[in-house]
Amino acid sequence: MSKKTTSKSRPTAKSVSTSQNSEANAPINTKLSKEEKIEIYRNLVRIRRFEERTLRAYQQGKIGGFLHLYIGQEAIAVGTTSLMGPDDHVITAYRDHGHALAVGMSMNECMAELQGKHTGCSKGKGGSMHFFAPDKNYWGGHGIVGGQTPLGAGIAFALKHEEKKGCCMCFLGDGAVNQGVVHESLNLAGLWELPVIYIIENNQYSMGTSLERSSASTMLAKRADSYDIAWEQVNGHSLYDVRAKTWEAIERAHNECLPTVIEMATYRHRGHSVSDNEKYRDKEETEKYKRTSDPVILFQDTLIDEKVLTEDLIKKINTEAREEAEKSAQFADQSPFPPEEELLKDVYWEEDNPEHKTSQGKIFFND
Ligand SMILES: Cc1ncc(C[n+]2csc(CCOP(=O)(O)OP(=O)(O)O)c2C)c(N)n1
Ligand SMILES: [Mg+2]
Repeated sequence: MSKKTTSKSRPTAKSVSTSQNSEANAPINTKLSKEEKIEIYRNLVRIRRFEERTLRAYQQGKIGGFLHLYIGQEAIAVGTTSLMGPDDHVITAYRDHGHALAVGMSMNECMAELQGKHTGCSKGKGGSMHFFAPDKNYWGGHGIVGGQTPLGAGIAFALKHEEKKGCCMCFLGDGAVNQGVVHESLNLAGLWELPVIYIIENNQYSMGTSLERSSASTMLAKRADSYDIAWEQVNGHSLYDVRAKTWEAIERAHNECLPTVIEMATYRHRGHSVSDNEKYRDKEETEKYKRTSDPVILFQDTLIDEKVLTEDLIKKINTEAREEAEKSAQFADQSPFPPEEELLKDVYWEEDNPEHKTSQGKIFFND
């Protein structure tokens, strides 16, 4: 059998730049207005302050189950989603609060969801790992490691089928890359030329296992070569770098209907979830990243240098974000839990639409 060929260009990887803001002069960044830059900064801060408040709510015993904080990785969610057009979609794993706020979900609906309240984005039945907002092209929030990757390919397939000029940005962790389903998804994305962008948020750990201990090859994006997919490695601490490289991938998806894999170097400042004692890494390592690579501080410093931000404005934005987070905690406190008769609703589509039910057997055990 001969190898599948395509007339479309398949760009090869470029070398990785680890320097801060090496893409500040990329056209997609230079065209940003002062107001747009402030808005991007505000979103970084809002995510940071929101998550700090969720941690307090967890410690107060108001959040059951897991809480996976995104602190340290914010430039990726904010940078990528700042580029979204009307037919661009997002799907991610369980570390999903940052992406949710970045696509425009409110703190209220997110905080309420964390506390299992009926006013939450998933009516209090999803929790931390299952934030959804279809009206904002945000498809979750998935707890099965790698489980979102075939869904991301499916969304891209639908876009192609409907001849829409859009893409699906599908986020995954460095740990997910070794899941079989990720490779099946990459294969189909390459084979069917799907407008999907797999964004690997390489924070160097999957739970307590370092990248070196889990992956035979630590150049994760390079695996895309096996599927004839263009790939990149990006400094994920830098808002401008994230935007520049993601934009290239979006253009490839929109104009050539081709996939891309982007590996973004990042670091989570907190444990895997809030109950993690972090024995697997040195405190000094974490402190170093906080000192040198905090994406919020890096972008803040950049905008101070550009004379876009002043100390007063920084203070104002931070105070407003803290107040917004505080109000969302009050909103969640005052919201009701879902009524008992609703507990089994919105779980399986066929149960809510029995006239269309085709599957056999029981879905719930206690019928
Ligand atoms: C299929 C599957 N296997 C194992 C788990 C347990 N688990 C939850 S998170 C996680 C680590 C994933 O790490 P990574 O993909 O790097 O994402 P990160 O937590 O760093 O964002 C594992 C193994 C799971 N949820 N699903
Ligand atoms: Mg990881």
